[in-house]
Amino acid sequence: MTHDAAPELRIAASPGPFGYRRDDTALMLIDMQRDFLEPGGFGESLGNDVSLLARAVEPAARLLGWARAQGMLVVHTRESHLPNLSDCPPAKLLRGEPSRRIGDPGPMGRILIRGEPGNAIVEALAPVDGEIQLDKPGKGAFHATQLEQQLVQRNIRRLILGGVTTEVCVQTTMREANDRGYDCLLVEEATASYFPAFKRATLDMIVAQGGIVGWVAKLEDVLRA
Ligand code: C5J
Repeated sequence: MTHDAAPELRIAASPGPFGYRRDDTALMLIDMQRDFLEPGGFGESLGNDVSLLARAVEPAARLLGWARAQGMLVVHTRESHLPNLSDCPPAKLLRGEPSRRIGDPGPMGRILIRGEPGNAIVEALAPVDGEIQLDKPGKGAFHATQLEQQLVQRNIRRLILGGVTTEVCVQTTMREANDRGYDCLLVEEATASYFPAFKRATLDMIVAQGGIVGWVAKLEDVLRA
């Protein structure tokens, strides 16, 4: 693969500038689905205050608008399971004491099940034609999906990420991508956690040791790029 065609661009970031090209970089929005962001979904069934995630929606929408304007590939992921739960290991299904388990009926349909109303991406971030919509049964977007092949086919080598939750599916995906050789940048305002201290710790651990997992940038610095 050569990069001769497009110039290298830069985003001011920590621990240093993040270089990217429009044609080798994808925006990944992780699990911005009603199950996690709205009352009655999986996030609330685990005892979380889902309003804490709402603050990431508007920044993520601005980031999405920027990526679309740049002509970048956009990937939306959804944590979801098949209706018969054959892709949900007992260790996940039975863990904890949620008020509703994966597959149980709830006000937005069956919890975390593919195609149910609660599994949809929130309206402000709704995918459009040409964007990848990836259903994933795990926390990481590379586990048990075709994501790697889809990125390789399109010569994608770098990922700009937002989504929820910072320390679970976002960080897991970022670490999976890091091990596969992708440069990854997480946009601070476009990600959120039910535990603000976990978000802060995740941002810190990504950039520690010279960016051992990747880069973190402010939204304004991305939009300026
Ligand atoms: C969780 C996620 N937290 N998308 N999923 O269970 O982070």
